[in-house]
Amino acid sequence: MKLHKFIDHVKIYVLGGDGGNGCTSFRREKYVPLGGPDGGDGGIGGSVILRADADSDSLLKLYYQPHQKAGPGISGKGQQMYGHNGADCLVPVPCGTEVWDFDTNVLLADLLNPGDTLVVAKGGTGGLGNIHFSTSTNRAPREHTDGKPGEARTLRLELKLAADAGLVGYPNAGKSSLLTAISHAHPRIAPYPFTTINPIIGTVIFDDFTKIRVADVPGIIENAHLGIGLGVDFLRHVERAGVLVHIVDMAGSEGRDPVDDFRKIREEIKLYKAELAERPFMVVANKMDLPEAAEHLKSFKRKTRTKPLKMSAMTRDGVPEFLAALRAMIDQNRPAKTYHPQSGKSRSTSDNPPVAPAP
Ligand SMILES: Nc1nc2c(ncn2[C@@H]2O[C@H](COP(=O)(O)OP(=O)(O)OP(=O)(O)O)[C@@H](O)[C@H]2O)c(=O)[nH]1
Ligand SMILES: [Mg+2]
Repeated sequence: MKLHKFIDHVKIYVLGGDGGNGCTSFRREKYVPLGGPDGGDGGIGGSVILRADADSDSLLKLYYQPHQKAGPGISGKGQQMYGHNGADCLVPVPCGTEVWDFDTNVLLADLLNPGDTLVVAKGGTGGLGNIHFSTSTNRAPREHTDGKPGEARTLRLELKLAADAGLVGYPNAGKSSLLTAISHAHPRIAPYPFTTINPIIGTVIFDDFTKIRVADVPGIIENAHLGIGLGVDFLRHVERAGVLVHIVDMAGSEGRDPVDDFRKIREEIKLYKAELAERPFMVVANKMDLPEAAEHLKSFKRKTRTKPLKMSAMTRDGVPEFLAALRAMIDQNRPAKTYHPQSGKSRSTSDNPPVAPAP
């Protein structure tokens, strides 16, 4: 199996192209005496543009190529020749990429939907050729202006995967098994903890072609907020999800107590971000095919005062009921800012005032 490094935050340097210089030149042609100024303008420098791309799922490319530079404008020439504009540098980023100004720590934009674009470094304007400087008293101007340098910026890109629901739970609870059962995603499944080391998104397609995106994130353990296990950093990928799904190994297969597991996960989520802990959630009692599960479920209901959905990701019993409940819950709790596969809008950092102060 080919392992790809999953990169979800990266620091990049963007540089707009310099504008081309204007030109000082005079028309020289047989039988045309005193032809006058004919130096053209320089071209505008290219801009660096970030564009949300549905086919990209990691910031890996930018991790290896953090310097992104647009092409310079070409200088003007005689015979009123204007320089070409510099080529833009179009940088594809995954949908759900937040763009932060590294120096001011201000959120510039959230490129959520495919086609959303943001101009992050504008190219410099081109200089003026001497044709612009002739006046009634100065018919042979020898002045032109130089192009302006392109904008330079340092940015921090943070990827928060766009999903409607996020699966959370202890390692080995069966999150990846459930994602495999409901979507065409192929996360690795194995009976050892932390099989999943990168978040994975699966798309569930219903009979009426409605789609919901479900994120499977690595397992969380006690004190994950202190960096134990794989930590809690990847919880950023369920931050956009309107609904959290707690997958509990109700059989307590590794001698663990399901009630304890559930409480610890709730606590870790709260310590990561209190706001995430207030998100609507459902509890799924997985591994109900194992004999111990039924007994555990009774005490789980009593102690946690929740109503878990019974399921076995392995035998797939209860999966259709889970999907129906999940869909209803997502519809009820759709956040204002959601992923729309078709939309795409364009903006520039200067058109767009900062969205929010940094946390
Ligand atoms: N008996 C039974 N076993 C299950 C069920 N669901 C998952 N398993 C098994 O539990 C083990 C762990 O499953 P995964 O789906 O990899 O668990 P996970 O929650 O993704 O684990 P991490 O990726 O390590 O966090 C695998 O051996 C699965 O075959 C179930 O409903 N019943
Ligand atoms: Mg897994």
